[in-house]
Amino acid sequence: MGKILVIGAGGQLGTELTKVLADRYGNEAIIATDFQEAVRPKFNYCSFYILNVLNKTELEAIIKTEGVSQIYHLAAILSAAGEKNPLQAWDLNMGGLLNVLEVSREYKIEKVFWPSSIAVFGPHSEKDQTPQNAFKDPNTIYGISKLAGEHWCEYYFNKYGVDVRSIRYPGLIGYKSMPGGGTTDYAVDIYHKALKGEKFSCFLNEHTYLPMMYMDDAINATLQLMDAPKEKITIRTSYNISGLSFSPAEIYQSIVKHYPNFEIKYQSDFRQAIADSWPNSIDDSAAKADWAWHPKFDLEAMTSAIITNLPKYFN
Ligand code: AKB
Repeated sequence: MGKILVIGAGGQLGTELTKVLADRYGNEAIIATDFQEAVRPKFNYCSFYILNVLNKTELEAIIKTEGVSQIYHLAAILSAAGEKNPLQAWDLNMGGLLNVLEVSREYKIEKVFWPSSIAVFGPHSEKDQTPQNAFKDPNTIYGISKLAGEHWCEYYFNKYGVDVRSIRYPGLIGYKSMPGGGTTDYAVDIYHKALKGEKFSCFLNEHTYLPMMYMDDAINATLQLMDAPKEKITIRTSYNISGLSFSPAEIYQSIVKHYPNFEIKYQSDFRQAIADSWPNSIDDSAAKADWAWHPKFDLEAMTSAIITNLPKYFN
């Protein structure tokens, strides 16, 4: 096997996934890349390059020099940040994916992972247990780019045989790294405020349900999908996966059991409309049937794990 290239390794998912891949395949097998120099110290255990994924020449140079055979392309501008600069979000999210798909075709990359999102669904999609093939009318530029990206992935698989695999992640919640620019970010911030003994101001209303997932489950899902035999992958757009569904009031209740003086107030902003357009919960029967996906963490287990471990990473 050649090396594994992670693009956008310094982000919330990349920080954790890159380390898990290094533990699995060896530090020397991993090439971490990010556009920000500031994240370099996170990757003192493997090779690290500065890479803007929109620069195809630089991307090709890394693939050739390092002998890359798998790519995890994680770089993206998320939902809330994308609404502040829609054209930039489109350029990065689409242009980056198209560069990755093209180099994967040209250099015969064995396997590619690209994350999609629950943001592909929109106000007219079924809200509860949203099916894999529900009607989709995303109304954020992030969601529009993810939906278009899913079809590009399927196209590259059908037309060129590029083995690109994808998951529609819900909001990801972990204690090792911070999210940035998402609508589900509140569910990470809330733990940090509880730990610091500060009152939490939530940018969503208390009863806003959203699909979420503990980071360990998200990483397991990703590895399971990438390990699955090719013939088991029946969906070449992107798989629905489901972990948890909760509202701000419910996550607050799970945290206040550990920090009885913790307080919350609700002050919704423009992110409320984004959250309201997304599903409450997701049907993931195709992922379960095709590659035996099963989440392990419920809300209470996730809260205990985060509260135990967060002080080791942030204080
Ligand atoms: C976001 O909130 O934009 C992301 C996502 C659900 O894809 N976390």
